[in-house]
Amino acid sequence: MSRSSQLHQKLFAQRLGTSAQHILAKNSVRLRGNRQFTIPAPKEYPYQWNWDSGFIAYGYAHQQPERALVELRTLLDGQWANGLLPHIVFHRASTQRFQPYFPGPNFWASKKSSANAPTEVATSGLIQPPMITLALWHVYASLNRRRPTYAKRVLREFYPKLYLLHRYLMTARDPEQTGLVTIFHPWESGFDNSPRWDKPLSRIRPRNIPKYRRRDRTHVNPKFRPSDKSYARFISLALRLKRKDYDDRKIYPLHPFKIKDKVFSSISYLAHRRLFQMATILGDPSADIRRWMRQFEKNIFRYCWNAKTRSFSDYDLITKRQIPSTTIAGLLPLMTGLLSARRVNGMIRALDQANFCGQKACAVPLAPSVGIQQPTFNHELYWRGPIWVNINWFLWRALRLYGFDDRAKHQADHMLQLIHDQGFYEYYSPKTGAGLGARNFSWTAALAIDLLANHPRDRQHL
Ligand code: 2M8
Repeated sequence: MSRSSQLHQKLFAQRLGTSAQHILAKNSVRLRGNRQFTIPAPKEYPYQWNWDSGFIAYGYAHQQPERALVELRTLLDGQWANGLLPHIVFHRASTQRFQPYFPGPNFWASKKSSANAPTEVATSGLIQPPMITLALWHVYASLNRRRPTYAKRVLREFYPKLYLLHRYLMTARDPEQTGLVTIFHPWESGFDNSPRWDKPLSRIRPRNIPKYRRRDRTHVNPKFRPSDKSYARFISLALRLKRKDYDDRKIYPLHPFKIKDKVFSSISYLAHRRLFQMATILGDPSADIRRWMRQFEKNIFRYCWNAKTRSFSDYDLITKRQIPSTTIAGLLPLMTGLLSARRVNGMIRALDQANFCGQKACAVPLAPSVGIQQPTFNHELYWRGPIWVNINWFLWRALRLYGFDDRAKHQADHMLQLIHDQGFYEYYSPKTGAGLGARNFSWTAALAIDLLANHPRDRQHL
């Protein structure tokens, strides 16, 4: 590489890294008692979201590991006594500072509904994938290089809470003992409006829903957001959970939306592996964690592998069938590292097809959330087609894991270029490459920092 192109790349990385740090700093909210959290985006998402904070901590970890720890600590302030880590924590500073959000703290009524809910802070009654454990491990690893004694102290502080969370996921959300997590609501998956949930959602008949006003379409173009019909179903499902006091034992027998989510479960599996490493370092490797890992290793194939599509399906516990749907989520269990070379190669080939924006079929060769040849594909509708940075970051990790280094580098280059050209958006259109949804989106900024830091060409900078 010539010196001038090296210089160009260095400047590119510096500029992008600085802008990303700037966004995280601007989206950061200070609370009392040394707590801080980062809103996912100004206006649209004014509270603390669970898996967002996990991704965000990855970004902080490189230059501000202490800030990453504060982010995760502040999230854990919302943990319930039974281990549930809510998908939104409604810190009071946000309620006072930002415009109203729906469904907000009064809708969920966590404290009134469950004795397990924390008394100091209001939360939602749903969960999200445990990115927190992966993020904490990432912070630990970076601290451990310079301050091993302190790093171990950090593990000791976080481990009991993380263990409680994992135990919740593997008991209350897996009474079948499959090692796969059951979700009760599309919002628990993080892929809120994905066609993955169309079929099971079609069974939901919204009834007894008090009047509500949607707020999610105030700050972004309404045509990017879920339809009113889907929204009514989301609200109806959430109300059913509240009416059962968020008590999993009461919910489980009759709840109409019970799905073994292949992506949530894959993230949980990776998180169990990190939890197990933490437990080993602390001298207490619990037999439970090993059992959860073994169950997953067997059952992800038993329940979710689909030989016809040669990818993974979600499993509907009500119909006792896989949910047929071909979205990018079908390839994400790649990240577990459990697949045979034959399966990996088949899935990489699928990624290279026009359906997933290979063969120059899209404005950028990054994976869309839904294949562009699918009837449900919509290039700008939330989770139904756009390119998301977190999904492509998972794929980038998977490519590295299986040794596809050139491919991974190519993927990272395109992600960074897209973010550089368009700005830090919530998602991007595969058709036009334009940034869509909320602007100044925190996880896009945080994962850009992580990509830059891991990227060979920029290793020395971040
Ligand atoms: C989106 O979800 C919220 C509800 O939780 C929404 O639609 O209002 C999803 O993209 C989810 O994955 C994400 O955590 C959240 C905040 O970024 O926004």
